[in-house]
Amino acid sequence: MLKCVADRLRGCVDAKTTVARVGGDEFAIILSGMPQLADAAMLAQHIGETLRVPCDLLGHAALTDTSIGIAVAPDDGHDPDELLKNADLALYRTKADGRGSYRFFEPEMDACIKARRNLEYELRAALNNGEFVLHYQPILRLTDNTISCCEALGALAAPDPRAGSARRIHPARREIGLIVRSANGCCARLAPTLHRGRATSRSPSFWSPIQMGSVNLVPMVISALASARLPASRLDLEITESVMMQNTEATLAALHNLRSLGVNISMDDFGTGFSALSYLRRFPFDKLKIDRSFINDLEHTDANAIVLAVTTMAKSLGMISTAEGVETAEQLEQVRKLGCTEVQGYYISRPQPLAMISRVIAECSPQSRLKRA
Ligand code: G
Ligand code: MN
Repeated sequence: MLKCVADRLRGCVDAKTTVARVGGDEFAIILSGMPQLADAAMLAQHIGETLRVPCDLLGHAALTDTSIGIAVAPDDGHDPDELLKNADLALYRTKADGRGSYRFFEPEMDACIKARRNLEYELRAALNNGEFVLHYQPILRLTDNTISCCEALGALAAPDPRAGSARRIHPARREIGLIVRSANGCCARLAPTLHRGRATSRSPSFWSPIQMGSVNLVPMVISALASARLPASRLDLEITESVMMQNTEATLAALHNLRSLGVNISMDDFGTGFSALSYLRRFPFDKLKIDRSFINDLEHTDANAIVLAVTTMAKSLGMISTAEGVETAEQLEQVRKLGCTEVQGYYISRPQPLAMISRVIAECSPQSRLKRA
């Protein structure tokens, strides 16, 4: 495959141009002789098209997918190291934007990576100092108006200028693997609650978003469940569409492994990102969580129609549909009418420390719900 790609890359440029493999599946091309930006863009386009044709590997058609980052001297760097580093940053951005394309380096990319690195560093420090705690947000099941499960979310314990909102720390946390450790802690800490007579089919299960890139994920989940003595069916793990898009085969394998253990798998933020419906055929999710941007816009007919379409589809596929971000009684009634089977949001409860959760669960018993309505 590498030889096939190398040959094609050489075919894309003239004999004087340097083409190198810089490691793994990464190649670099040095365009010298004062090319224009448009030349680099045209070459990137051409390479993308050339590599889209499958390679013939002993009769197997192997598909490749190319992402390209471009840095231009002298603006983006005066020496090879800096140019390569900046081309790399542009490459990351291309991949983050959904691969298969090219991007020119922009100085903000550097600033963005630095800010992200700082945030990661601070989060790690917070974790080590025990400032990082878990909050739990109950989710209401509409068929019987009881709390069916709680989502575990990371939060910084002390009010801290570094903290920002939970929302702000969320994506970074998701990507640096802290989640797996949180999920571990979550299972361990919740086990006593779960064993205190709540282990009926109606009692809540607990879930947390996960980082699929973590190679150890499946064994970590197994050991966390074992040490918490939590049946796998009581754990829901949620992934986002962007996770499905990145290294799909590995992701699917991990998901199937988790599923065969009995863990429930949900798709978070459904309807944002690329929403490829083919994902729903590649993996039988237990739950689709409809992104809160649609719930926010329910007074618009388009958002309304989309929510109805998703709940109808989820129902036919035997999946639970959860409306996220429900903040008002009106929204609750609307999503109920539109066929959502579960709701989550500030109207039911904000994410809260574990100690507060049993009260919310009691408050959300069918009787007190009726009173409130
Ligand atoms: O993208 P995701 O669904 O994982 O977002 C989780 C975030 O949404 C958390 O920070 C959580 O506090 C927040 N959240 C939960 N319920 C609501 C709600 O009803 N309204 C708003 N604005 N945010 C919510
Ligand atoms: Mn969510």
